Amino acid sequence: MRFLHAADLHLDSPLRGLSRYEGCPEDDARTATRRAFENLVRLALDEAVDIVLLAGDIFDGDWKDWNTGLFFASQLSRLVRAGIPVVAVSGNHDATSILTRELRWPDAVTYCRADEPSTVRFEALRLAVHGHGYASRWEHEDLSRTYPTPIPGWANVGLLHTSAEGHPAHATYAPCRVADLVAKGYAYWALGHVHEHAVLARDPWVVFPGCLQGRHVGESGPKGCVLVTMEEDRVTNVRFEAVDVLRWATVTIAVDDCASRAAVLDRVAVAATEASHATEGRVLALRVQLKARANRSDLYWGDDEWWVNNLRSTCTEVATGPVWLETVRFHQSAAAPSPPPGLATLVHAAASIEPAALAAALSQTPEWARAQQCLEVVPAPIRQDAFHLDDPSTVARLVQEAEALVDTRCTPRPLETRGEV
Ligand SMILES: [Mn+2]
Repeated sequence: MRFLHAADLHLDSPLRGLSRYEGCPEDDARTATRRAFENLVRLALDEAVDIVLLAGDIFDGDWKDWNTGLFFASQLSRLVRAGIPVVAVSGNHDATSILTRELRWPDAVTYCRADEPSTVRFEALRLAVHGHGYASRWEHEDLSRTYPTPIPGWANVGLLHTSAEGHPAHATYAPCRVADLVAKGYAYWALGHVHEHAVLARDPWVVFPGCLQGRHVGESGPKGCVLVTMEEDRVTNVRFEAVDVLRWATVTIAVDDCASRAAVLDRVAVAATEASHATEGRVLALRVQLKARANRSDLYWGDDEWWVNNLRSTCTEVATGPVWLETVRFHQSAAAPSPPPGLATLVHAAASIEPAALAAALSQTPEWARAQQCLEVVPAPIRQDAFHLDDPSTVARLVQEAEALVDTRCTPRPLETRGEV
């Protein structure tokens, strides 16, 4: 027996963060949640699964008009015609109190009650699906506590919309402990609500399939459903299947060592090519983050229009499929503190000093006068050869010797002679 487990379809939810521009795949974005559900239905038909389970948030909220419901009904009909029943629960987004319009679903589609847990039995499959929908959005009770005990010898599956033990990106709804789900004695818990695919336990299985279609850059990576295989009352295989039609990704590019804007674009081109390949032909919605130190003002960060449009053009050029530049973020870290003026820095500074200017400056100092007095006692031949300090070339030679001397002193000694412990 095999079933598909999906959740968080959020049908007709708008995709966020995408702006219109020449060449953007606007239609793909508008209809992405519907196309993803069509893909799920096609997968169910191709794999000839025995049942489809939907764990809440099928709708993003109250339907704007009847078309959202009619679309869902038309896809359910495709499953029902193929003899594939559907069991669903509502979640916080499509709780009974939120939906003001009502359509009669095909007979083979069962929505679990929202006021108490109920069990849908499939005698031929010896499968029992236990579920409890949301009557209102704010469901703070641990609904799993009231789920019925498993039917002995049957395949028991719990269908529940829950934040489980919490997720930083998702509000708390119908919280429950994984240990309690495990202890219930079901073979598989088909959860919904958290939009990231996650396996919380494997014996028995407790699984979030993730949302069916990412809707903003926070929902990056492959999105889809889970194909579960059972033998009698045991789960023997759980496989994630991507059904999304538009894939979100972020590339982060460090530009500190880029010599020009063109070099930055080249680097983005490499990353965008990789991100595009990973989508396997889907539309790519790409966020580009450029990271620079404060001193890269030569790249003209402020010229947003230039950057956004050149990056759009670059991404379109290299992508293997349709691509959408979601947004460009410029991250400029605070200026790095300048290093303390160590000896090496001073030597470097000294090397750039004009010897004649240095000699002229030195001759004005009291130290210079004292040095001249000292030189009086040095024998004349030595004084003329080595200390002819009004000759710029002599000063230059002495500066060089000083540099070499300081370099030697600044070079760390080999480790073994340092006496470190
Ligand atoms: Mn939810």
